[in-house]
Amino acid sequence: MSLFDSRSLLPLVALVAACTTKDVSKSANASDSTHTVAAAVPHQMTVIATDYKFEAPDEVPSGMMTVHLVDNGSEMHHVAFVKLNEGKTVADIEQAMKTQGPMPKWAVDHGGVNPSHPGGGMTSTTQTLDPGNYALICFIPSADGTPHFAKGMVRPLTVTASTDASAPAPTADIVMTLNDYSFTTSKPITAGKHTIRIENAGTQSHELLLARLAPGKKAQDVPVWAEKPVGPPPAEPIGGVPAIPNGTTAFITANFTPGDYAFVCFLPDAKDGKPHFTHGMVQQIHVE
Ligand SMILES: [Cu+2]
Repeated sequence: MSLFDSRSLLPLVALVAACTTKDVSKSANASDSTHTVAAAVPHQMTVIATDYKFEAPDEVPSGMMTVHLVDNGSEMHHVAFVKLNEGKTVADIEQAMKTQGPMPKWAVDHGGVNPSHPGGGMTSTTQTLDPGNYALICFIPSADGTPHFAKGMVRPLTVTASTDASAPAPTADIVMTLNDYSFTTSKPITAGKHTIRIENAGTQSHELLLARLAPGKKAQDVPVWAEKPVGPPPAEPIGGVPAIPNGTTAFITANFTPGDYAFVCFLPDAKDGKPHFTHGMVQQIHVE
């Protein structure tokens, strides 16, 4: 998919979102008039990942934002949003990431979009963006072990205070709770399209990588392959949200065909530095 093609998808995506929001608002609140409903649609932005660069807007408005990630590269990419407080810049975080260990206190996890498949896949997340400076970062390593941010996948984003009415949160039919160290859904996930509200109720940041397992593969095969991506992948990534802190939420919409799926958190533990999947944050579900 060319850059031009992927951008031309946007009006369609926005239109679908507008229709969905309008219908939901109508049933939820009879007093909504057409023009106030039209204003209350999440903002949209698209991030295009290639090997090894992000293309994205420099500046977006604050409020409810749907972020679309298109992977036009040959490797798997995600986009993690990290809010830079205390006047820190992308240069500061690039410097900080040169040393191993936890991120500095002024760098706050702020969600983003987890991967789709390379070669044109698209995944989306809806979340609230507060005004401020952010870094868009890909933490995924290449087969040589070098994380993509060290190859150029870091980009600044400025979120400016919006004067528009903020759109309401999407209506979710399933709630997924992230904890230290588990994934729990409010009900079993069935075949079809679902909007999932992801809540972090743990003490640490957590992420969700959602992946559809290849026949005969197990959820545990996913982190094994991700650490050493050699040979065919055991699963197809279909999105999710990178690190979100305790007490925060993000929304994803995914279409589940019958089969087996994995939920994985790759974040390093605050106490022992080991990835959270080694503490139990790798789970398999079957969808009928
Ligand atoms: Cu975690």
